[in-house]
Amino acid sequence: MIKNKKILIVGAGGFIGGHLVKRLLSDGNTVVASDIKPKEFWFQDFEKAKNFYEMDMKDIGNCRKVTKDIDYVFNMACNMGGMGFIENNKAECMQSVLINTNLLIACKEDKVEKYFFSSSACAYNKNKQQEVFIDGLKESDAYPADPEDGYGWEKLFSERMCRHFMEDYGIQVRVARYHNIYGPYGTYDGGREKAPAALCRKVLKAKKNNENNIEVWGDGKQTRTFLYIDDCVDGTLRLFESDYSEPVNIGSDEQVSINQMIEIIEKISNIKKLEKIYQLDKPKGVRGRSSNNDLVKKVLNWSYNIKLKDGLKKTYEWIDLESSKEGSNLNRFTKS
Ligand code: GDC
Repeated sequence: MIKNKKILIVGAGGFIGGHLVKRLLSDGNTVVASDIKPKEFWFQDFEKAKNFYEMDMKDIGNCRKVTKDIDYVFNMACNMGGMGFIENNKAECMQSVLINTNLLIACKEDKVEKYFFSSSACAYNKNKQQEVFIDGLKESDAYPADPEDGYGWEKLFSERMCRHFMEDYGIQVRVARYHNIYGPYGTYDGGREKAPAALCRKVLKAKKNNENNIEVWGDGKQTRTFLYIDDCVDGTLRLFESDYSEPVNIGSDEQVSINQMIEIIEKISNIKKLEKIYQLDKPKGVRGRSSNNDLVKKVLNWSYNIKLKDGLKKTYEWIDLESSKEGSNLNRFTKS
């Protein structure tokens, strides 16, 4: 367990970053938390964090302000979202390369011991994801490089930058390829939401309004593996403490189609089967994606814990509560 360290978390106002701050604080560390969003829009609030910064880390001057006397840095910051966002904002997504680059330079100057980069399954070669049911993607499947356009190229390039900072300057790096992380405090509306939260929201709305159908992007047969946020934080910390410096999948191996996930959410909701209106012109991404977890089991002796149906239940209940709060402002979860 990481304890008594001074840790900088960049992207602390976001979904995974917020959960990580909470965990590292409760484990007894000093946390410096930074995000580009004004504090009022951070997904979670941390009174115990030592310092908060509302800063754009694309600016190297800002990076230099926060890396002094820091032991560890977690870079959880990027301009991102589900398919609806990354397919339509490629230039925005690629600019996150400035965050990783400038942060690494500042870490090198300030002799930060260890650096974590949050990469993505979008770094994998698209051609290996063209069938509905594919074997899980192994870490070596990122090459030859042909990742998701925009967002995926930025992730793959930044992974390599981490590697070369380690080789050339000696900074220890750890890199996780996340496979569609979901859970409470994630975006569920406004355009950046990923499928688990979007579909929970849609089923909830159908239930509340007595509607008998929902809109689904694509034909619903596309597949993914989804990972619950608590498992993501556990896997991330396990990786961070390990000796392994190459990119590793952090994902589950419960591959489901979008139609199967909707069925699970319908059961949670206790609603009768909804008619699906398939929107074939909406962003669909790759046809089939799942995480091969052989390497993570071997090098970290780690596997995910929370089954999709249990994680979706917690997510559904949180969205239900959040969206029904008096004066609930859905935009709170959508500002970048
Ligand atoms: O958005 P996402 O979860 O991203 O979409 C998964 C699949 O669900 C897509 O095929 C999409 O068309 C379908 N889908 C059906 N209905 C809906 O209402 C909906 N909303 C959304 N969002 N999708 C719907 C993600 C990236 C992330 C991250 C992860 C890593 O790609 O968007 O930024 O990097 O991958 O695994 P997904 O899984 O394609």
